[in-house]
Amino acid sequence: MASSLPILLLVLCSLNVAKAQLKLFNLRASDLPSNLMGTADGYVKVFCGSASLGKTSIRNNTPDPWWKEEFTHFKAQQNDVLRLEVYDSDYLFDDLLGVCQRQIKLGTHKHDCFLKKGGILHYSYTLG
Ligand SMILES: [Ca+2]
Repeated sequence: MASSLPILLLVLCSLNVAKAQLKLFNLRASDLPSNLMGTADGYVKVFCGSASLGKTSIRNNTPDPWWKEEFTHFKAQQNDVLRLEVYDSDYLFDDLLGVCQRQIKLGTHKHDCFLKKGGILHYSYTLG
Protein backbone atom coordinates (compact mmCIF):
# COMPACT_ATOMS: atom_id res chain seq x y z
CA MET A 1 0.00 0.00 0.00
CA ALA A 2 2.71 2.46 1.02
CA SER A 3 4.52 2.15 -2.30
CA SER A 4 1.50 3.35 -4.29
CA LEU A 5 1.34 6.70 -2.47
CA PRO A 6 4.15 8.43 -4.40
CA ILE A 7 2.57 7.35 -7.68
CA LEU A 8 -0.81 8.68 -6.58
CA LEU A 9 0.74 12.02 -5.62
CA LEU A 10 2.53 12.18 -8.94
CA VAL A 11 -0.75 11.63 -10.80
CA LEU A 12 -2.55 14.27 -8.74
CA CYS A 13 0.21 16.79 -9.35
CA SER A 14 0.12 16.11 -13.07
CA LEU A 15 -3.63 16.72 -13.13
CA ASN A 16 -3.18 19.97 -11.25
CA VAL A 17 -0.85 21.50 -13.80
CA ALA A 18 -2.63 20.07 -16.85
CA LYS A 19 -2.75 22.69 -19.59
CA ALA A 20 -6.02 23.41 -21.31
CA GLN A 21 -7.06 25.40 -24.34
CA LEU A 22 -8.81 28.71 -23.83
CA LYS A 23 -10.93 30.15 -26.61
CA LEU A 24 -12.48 33.61 -26.25
CA PHE A 25 -15.24 34.60 -28.69
CA ASN A 26 -18.45 36.64 -29.21
CA LEU A 27 -16.84 39.85 -27.99
CA ARG A 28 -19.21 42.80 -28.15
CA ALA A 29 -20.08 45.87 -26.10
CA SER A 30 -23.15 47.99 -25.53
CA ASP A 31 -23.73 51.60 -24.47
CA LEU A 32 -20.08 52.65 -24.62
CA PRO A 33 -19.82 56.30 -23.49
CA SER A 34 -19.12 59.24 -25.78
CA ASN A 35 -16.51 61.85 -24.92
CA LEU A 36 -15.37 65.21 -26.30
CA MET A 37 -13.87 63.38 -29.27
CA GLY A 38 -17.28 61.97 -30.19
CA THR A 39 -18.83 58.53 -30.18
CA ALA A 40 -16.67 55.69 -28.89
CA ASP A 41 -14.17 53.89 -31.13
CA GLY A 42 -13.87 50.70 -29.16
CA TYR A 43 -11.30 47.94 -29.08
CA VAL A 44 -10.30 45.27 -26.57
CA LYS A 45 -6.90 44.00 -25.36
CA VAL A 46 -6.87 40.40 -24.15
CA PHE A 47 -4.61 38.82 -21.53
CA CYS A 48 -4.57 35.40 -19.86
CA GLY A 49 -2.32 35.03 -16.82
CA SER A 50 0.99 36.62 -17.84
CA ALA A 51 0.35 36.10 -21.57
CA SER A 52 -0.86 38.81 -23.93
CA LEU A 53 -3.21 37.28 -26.51
CA GLY A 54 -3.49 40.40 -28.68
CA LYS A 55 -6.17 42.94 -29.40
CA THR A 56 -9.24 43.37 -31.55
CA SER A 57 -9.61 45.79 -34.43
CA ILE A 58 -11.07 49.24 -33.70
CA ARG A 59 -14.79 49.69 -34.32
CA ASN A 60 -15.17 53.36 -35.15
CA ASN A 61 -18.05 55.58 -34.09
CA THR A 62 -20.37 53.15 -32.42
CA PRO A 63 -21.52 52.74 -28.82
CA ASP A 64 -22.46 49.11 -29.60
CA PRO A 65 -19.46 47.51 -31.30
CA TRP A 66 -18.90 43.85 -31.98
CA TRP A 67 -15.67 42.14 -32.90
CA LYS A 68 -15.24 39.10 -35.09
CA GLU A 69 -11.82 38.24 -33.66
CA GLU A 70 -11.44 35.13 -31.55
CA PHE A 71 -8.51 34.51 -29.23
CA THR A 72 -6.96 31.15 -28.42
CA HIS A 73 -4.43 30.30 -25.72
CA PHE A 74 -3.03 26.78 -25.65
CA LYS A 75 -1.30 27.05 -22.29
CA ALA A 76 -4.24 28.12 -20.17
CA GLN A 77 -5.20 26.39 -16.97
CA GLN A 78 -8.11 26.54 -14.61
CA ASN A 79 -8.10 29.63 -12.33
CA ASP A 80 -5.83 31.63 -14.63
CA VAL A 81 -7.02 35.24 -14.71
CA LEU A 82 -8.61 36.33 -17.97
CA ARG A 83 -8.21 40.10 -18.31
CA LEU A 84 -10.04 42.19 -20.90
CA GLU A 85 -9.23 45.89 -21.24
CA VAL A 86 -11.71 47.98 -23.21
CA TYR A 87 -10.41 51.18 -24.83
CA ASP A 88 -11.81 54.08 -26.79
CA SER A 89 -9.30 54.94 -29.50
CA ASP A 90 -8.54 58.69 -29.62
CA TYR A 91 -6.04 60.90 -31.43
CA LEU A 92 -3.44 61.22 -28.70
CA PHE A 93 -4.19 58.86 -25.84
CA ASP A 94 -6.59 55.98 -25.94
CA ASP A 95 -9.11 56.11 -23.14
CA LEU A 96 -9.37 53.06 -20.88
CA LEU A 97 -13.12 52.54 -20.42
CA GLY A 98 -12.89 49.60 -18.07
CA VAL A 99 -11.24 46.32 -17.16
CA CYS A 100 -12.90 42.93 -16.80
CA GLN A 101 -11.09 40.23 -14.86
CA ARG A 102 -12.16 36.77 -13.84
CA GLN A 103 -10.67 33.39 -13.02
CA ILE A 104 -11.46 30.99 -15.83
CA LYS A 105 -13.21 27.68 -15.21
CA LEU A 106 -13.60 24.57 -17.33
CA GLY A 107 -16.54 24.58 -19.74
CA THR A 108 -18.23 27.28 -21.81
CA HIS A 109 -19.30 30.48 -20.09
CA LYS A 110 -20.95 33.75 -21.11
CA HIS A 111 -20.42 36.95 -19.14
CA ASP A 112 -21.48 40.59 -19.03
CA CYS A 113 -19.09 43.03 -17.40
CA PHE A 114 -19.91 46.59 -16.39
CA LEU A 115 -17.19 49.04 -17.39
CA LYS A 116 -16.02 51.70 -14.96
CA LYS A 117 -16.59 54.59 -17.39
CA GLY A 118 -19.91 53.26 -18.68
CA GLY A 119 -21.15 50.56 -20.98
CA ILE A 120 -21.08 46.79 -20.80
CA LEU A 121 -18.68 44.26 -22.31
CA HIS A 122 -20.17 40.91 -23.35
CA TYR A 123 -18.03 37.87 -24.07
CA SER A 124 -17.95 34.09 -24.08
CA TYR A 125 -15.14 31.64 -23.52
CA THR A 126 -14.51 27.94 -23.53
CA LEU A 127 -11.82 26.27 -21.44
CA GLY A 128 -11.20 22.60 -22.09
CA1 LIG B 1 -12.65 58.04 -29.71
